[in-house]
Amino acid sequence: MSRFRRVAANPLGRDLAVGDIHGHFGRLVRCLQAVGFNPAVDRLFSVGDLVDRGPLSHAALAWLDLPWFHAVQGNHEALAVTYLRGGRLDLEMYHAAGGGWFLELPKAEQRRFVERFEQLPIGMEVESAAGLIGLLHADSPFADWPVLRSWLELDDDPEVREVCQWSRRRLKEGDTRPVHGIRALLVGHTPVLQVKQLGNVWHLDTGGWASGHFSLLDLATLELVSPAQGAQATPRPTPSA
Ligand SMILES: [Mn+2]
Repeated sequence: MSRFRRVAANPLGRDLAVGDIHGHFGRLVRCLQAVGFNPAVDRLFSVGDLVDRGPLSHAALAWLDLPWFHAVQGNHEALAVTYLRGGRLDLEMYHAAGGGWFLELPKAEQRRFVERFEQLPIGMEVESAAGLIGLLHADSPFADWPVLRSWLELDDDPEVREVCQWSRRRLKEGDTRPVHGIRALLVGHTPVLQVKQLGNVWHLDTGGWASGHFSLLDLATLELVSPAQGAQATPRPTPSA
């Protein structure tokens, strides 16, 4: 199974990306409605962490079946896989990080989620009018995207995967060196107050699952299309429909 996926350009509508969702699909839907997202022609790309923390983690499977929704695997999906398939896992940490809903599921249900989660690529690239856009959950272990691409296509190196899904180094160090061979790399994992660009790496997790807001980035223009933040600030607006 390839850990890498390439997605062809969307000639019909917009391609948008969003940061960590963490079970808050209700808030995400309201955000998509606010920007006039049209599922008939538009697509939504997720940098992973669909589950844990929010009230609708179990909806992740239905979302992953949607033809317009595409996601890479985040560390939270990886935690579920590790729990079921075996591997080093700090159960207390997993529970504290929102994994309770999963741990309490019957084994057969856990298996349904894990079988889907382990199909998710670690890395993805999307063709856009202005060049290739990469998606990872956390960060690239290599300064060259094509190196990571072939690594993920040929191998399943746990150290490479660890950086892709868990690293917070770039933000911590404020590293603005670009990832070569790609127009932009979109990541999540570490919450930021506003979308933050370091080099050509865009950090999209603006805490829509917590007390922040979801940010939607247009892949072709690299511009935010999210509704004005005032409209999303607490107290949250009640959905009109
Ligand atoms: Mn994460």
